Amino acid sequence: MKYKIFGKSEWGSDIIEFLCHELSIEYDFVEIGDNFKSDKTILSVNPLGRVPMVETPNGECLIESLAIVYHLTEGKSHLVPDTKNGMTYFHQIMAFMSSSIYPAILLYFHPDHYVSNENTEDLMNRSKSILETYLNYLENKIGEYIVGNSLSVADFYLFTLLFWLEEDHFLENYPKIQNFYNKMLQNQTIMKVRKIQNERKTV
Ligand SMILES: N[C@@H](CCC(=O)N[C@@H](CS)C(=O)NCC(=O)O)C(=O)O
Repeated sequence: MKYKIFGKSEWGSDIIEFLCHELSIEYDFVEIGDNFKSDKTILSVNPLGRVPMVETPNGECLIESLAIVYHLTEGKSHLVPDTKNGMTYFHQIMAFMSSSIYPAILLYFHPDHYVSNENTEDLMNRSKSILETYLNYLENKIGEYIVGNSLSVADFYLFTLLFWLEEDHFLENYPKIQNFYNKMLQNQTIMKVRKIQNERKTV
């Protein structure tokens, strides 16, 4: 039995797909349709109707990107720091990305999910300014990678978030983040997953 990743290319499931490739974990990808919020199979796995979600080889269902990342990397990964201090900082950045940046991105790109039509512009403006504060924080932290001097799963997580922000020109004022993003575009795992995703589109 393999893992099953439920998701859509360029959505939050990218984080999990990058990670599975990087760790050579075999999986089947279940592409969600446009009506996935009312799809009974999806809702039986995740009543919240959100992705990413995965089914483990023994049939357990996991939701929340952070929890899935921790499940997949637990105890066996070159993709997490190997020191106690490194781990402490890693947890901080992972929590910051999943509980601060990701939700603010949802507010910015989907304001209509949260407020009435007359307030969407205001919500977009406010979430944009919050995102800029977050990017500024990261700009002051980021080096070659976001945690220490070697690639970690935090980099794949961050790349997925930046991919959405780049579309709306958020990265232009953050040269170090932009450099990191450009470098990750050339990452072998990311390039391989993008190729697979393109092949899936044409099937
Ligand atoms: N906190 C969740 C957020 C997941 C999430 O909001 N995913 C988006 C796609 S990137 C989604 O499924 N949106 C559908 C919806 O909520 O309607 C996580 O980290 O996994």
